[in-house]
Amino acid sequence: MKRMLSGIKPSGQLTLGNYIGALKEFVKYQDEYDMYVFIANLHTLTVYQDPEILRKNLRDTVLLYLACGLDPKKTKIFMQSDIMEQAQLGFILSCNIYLGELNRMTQYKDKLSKGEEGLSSGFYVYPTLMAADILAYQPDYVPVGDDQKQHVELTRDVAVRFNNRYGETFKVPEPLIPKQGARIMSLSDPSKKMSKSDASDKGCIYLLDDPKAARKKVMSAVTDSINEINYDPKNQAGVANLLTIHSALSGVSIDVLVEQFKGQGYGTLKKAVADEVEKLLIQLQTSYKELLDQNILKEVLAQGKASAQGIAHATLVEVQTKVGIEI
Ligand code: ATP
Ligand code: LTN
Repeated sequence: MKRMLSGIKPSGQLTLGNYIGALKEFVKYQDEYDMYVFIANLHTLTVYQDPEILRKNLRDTVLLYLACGLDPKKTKIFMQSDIMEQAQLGFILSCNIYLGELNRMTQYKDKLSKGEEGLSSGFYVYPTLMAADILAYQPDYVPVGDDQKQHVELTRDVAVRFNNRYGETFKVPEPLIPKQGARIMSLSDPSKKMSKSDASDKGCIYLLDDPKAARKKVMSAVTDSINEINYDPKNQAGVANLLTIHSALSGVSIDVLVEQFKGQGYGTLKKAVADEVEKLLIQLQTSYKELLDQNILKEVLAQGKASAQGIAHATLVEVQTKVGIEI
């Protein structure tokens, strides 16, 4: 069975973008692959987090994984910081990644160009830890949204470099980007990714939003003045985003939706999208509440850790032996 691994940062409440671009895909794949999904809690610390809020986000992230349909019997669900081998491998990999490569990371360049002050060195080396998160488990595939592709490419580069320097050690994994829904855009500014760390939450649907409030966000989504329903992400980004969300949630193809909504106003499309979003949130939140009452968090994470650690440990020992730091 081929192996698959991915992670999500608990840097805020999970969003509809995380659901469509990542979680929904993980659930789809868990029957076919040996699946590992972790909570990237160390990565979250690259930007200051209030400890109490972070603790709540950690719990909610795990519960939402389960509410979305990840089954701990099929998917190994674990906390990044529980597997110390990952961080240790991260340091060794950072010694095989050049400063120039980190300087080229778009996430870093974006923050720099916006003149963000107080960027931590942890933020800068973030991709080196991500490479270790992945390579420690020797996966075949890494399902991620579009924004993470560059990080997975760096991971591939360091795997190949390490294998050339020290002999075949790492499997070179492939990113798996959904054909549709890999980048859900903000409802209030469809030129930007829907992001959980956005200052304003008008354009972002959180999976734990009150379903009625989420409806309102969809109904006030920014569109355009063309007043025609087409799938044209370049010129009609807002409408294309609404069609993408509808299609991802309803399973109806975008072509069929365009045909179905032809000649109708944006209000009708928004209402249909709002119905889909509301339905999803009600279903997820019902499940979330049931799971909350069951108090199963610690058990799920302990089980995930027990299944994951052996693999990461074996990789680390092999790496340490190959680089010469073990006698
Ligand atoms: P932030 O919004 O704070 O930058 P993030 O949501 O991008 O964080 P993660 O929570 O770690 O970061 O992302 C988890 C997964 O969700 C990744 O695979 C990412 O590519 C995907 N993802 C995040 N936002 C979107 C989006 N708007 N559309 C599609 N996929 C997304
Ligand atoms: N960088 C990712 C989260 C992440 C991840 C990973 C994803 C950390 N380690 C390993 C896939 C595999 C993000 O910000 N979305």
